[in-house]
Amino acid sequence: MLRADVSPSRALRKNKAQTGDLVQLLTPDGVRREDPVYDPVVADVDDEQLTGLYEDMVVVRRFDTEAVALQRQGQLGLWPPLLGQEAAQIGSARALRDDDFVFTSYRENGVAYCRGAQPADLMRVWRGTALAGWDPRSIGMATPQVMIGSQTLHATGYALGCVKDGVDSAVVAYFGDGATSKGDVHEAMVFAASFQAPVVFFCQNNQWAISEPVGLQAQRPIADRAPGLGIPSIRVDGNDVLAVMAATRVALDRARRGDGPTFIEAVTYRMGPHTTSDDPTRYVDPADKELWAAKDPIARLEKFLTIPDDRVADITSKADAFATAMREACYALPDPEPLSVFDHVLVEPTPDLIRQRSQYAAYLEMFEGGEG
Ligand SMILES: Cc1ncc(C[n+]2csc(CCOP(=O)(O)OP(=O)(O)O)c2C)c(N)n1
Ligand SMILES: [Mg+2]
Repeated sequence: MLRADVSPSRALRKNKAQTGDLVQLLTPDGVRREDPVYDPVVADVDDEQLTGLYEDMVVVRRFDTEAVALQRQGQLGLWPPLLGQEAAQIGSARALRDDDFVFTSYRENGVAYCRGAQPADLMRVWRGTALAGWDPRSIGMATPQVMIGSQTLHATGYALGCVKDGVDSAVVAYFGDGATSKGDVHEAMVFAASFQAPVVFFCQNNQWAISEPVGLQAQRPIADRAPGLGIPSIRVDGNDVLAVMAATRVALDRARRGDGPTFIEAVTYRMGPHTTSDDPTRYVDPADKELWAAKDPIARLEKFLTIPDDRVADITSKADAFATAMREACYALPDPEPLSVFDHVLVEPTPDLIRQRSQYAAYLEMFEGGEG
C-alpha cells in the first residue's frame, strides 16, 4: 500500500473545524478585550497579579529549557517540553486552592511548579532514579500518568470522594487533545456527568498527538465532544493566561457549587518536540510554527503590561536560580541499586519475576563489584 493512502491529507491537517470562537481577554497584540461574562470573574486580577502570572510563565519556560538541555547532555533519559503551553498551565493552576487536587499527564511540569514541586522533584523520574517525583498528598497533585488518559478516571473517582467527604475541594484532570480519543476519558466524563462529580476536564489542545494532527482525530472542535455527554464546555485561548484563569475559575465554581463537571479546551500550540525523542521537523509545517510564535503567551503579556526594568531583572534571576537549582539537584540524585527495579512491582512476586531478577543479578555479577 502506498504510504500516501494512510497519511493525513493537507485538508485534514488544516481542518477548518479546529478554528472558531474562543474566550479571549488579551489578544496576541496585548490588547485587553472586553467580555461581559468573563471580565467579572477576573475583576480582582490587577497588574501586580498579572505580573505574578508573567513571572510564573518565565520561570517555567526557563526551567523547561534547562531540562531539555540536561537531556541533550545525557543527564536525563527523556523530557516532555511544554514550550508554548505556559499560559494554559499557569492560568489554570493558579486558579486552584491548596485543598484542590490535580491529576495530570507527563507534560504538566508548569502545573507541578505552581502546586509547589521542588527542583529535584521535577528531575527524579526523567533521570530514572525514582518511580515518582513527589508525595502526591504534599502538593495536592498526583504523580503524572504516561498512560494516555487514565488520570481522568482517577480524577473522577477522587472528585466523588470529595463529595462523600463533604468537602468543597475540586479536582482538575489535565490531558491532551489526543487523549480525548481514548475510551478512558469518555468513561471518566460519563461517570462524572452521571454523578455530578466536582471535576474539571482540562484539555490542552496543543494541536498534536505526537505526529498526529488534531484535525485528523477530531472533525469538530474538541470542546464539542463534552456536551454530548452532558458536560458543558468552554473553548478558551490557551495562550491567554487571563482568559484561561477566568475559564478555570468558572469551572471550579460550578464544581464547588455541586453543579458537576465542566470541560475546558485550551487551544494552544506545542512549540517544541513531543518529547526529546521526537523530531517534529519531519511533520510540522514551519509556517504553522511561525503563526503560533506570533501568539506567544509570554510575549503578549509583555506587550500588555509595563513591567519596570528592575522587576524584569528580579524575575530573570528567579528563573535562573530555579533552573540552576534543578540542574544541581539532578546531578545530586543518588543512583538507585539496579536490582531495585524489581521492587514494588507486585506485592507477591511471580515465579517469572523472581527468575528475571535472578538472571539480572547474575548478569550484574559479571561486572566487578557485583550489583554496584
Ligand atoms: C494508552 C497509551 N497509548 C499510547 C501511548 C503512546 N503515546 C504517548 S504520548 C501520545 C500522544 C498523546 O497526545 P495528547 O493527548 O495530545 O498529549 P500531548 O502529548 O500532546 O500533550 C501517545 C499516543 C501511551 N502513552 N498510552
Ligand atoms: Mg496534544
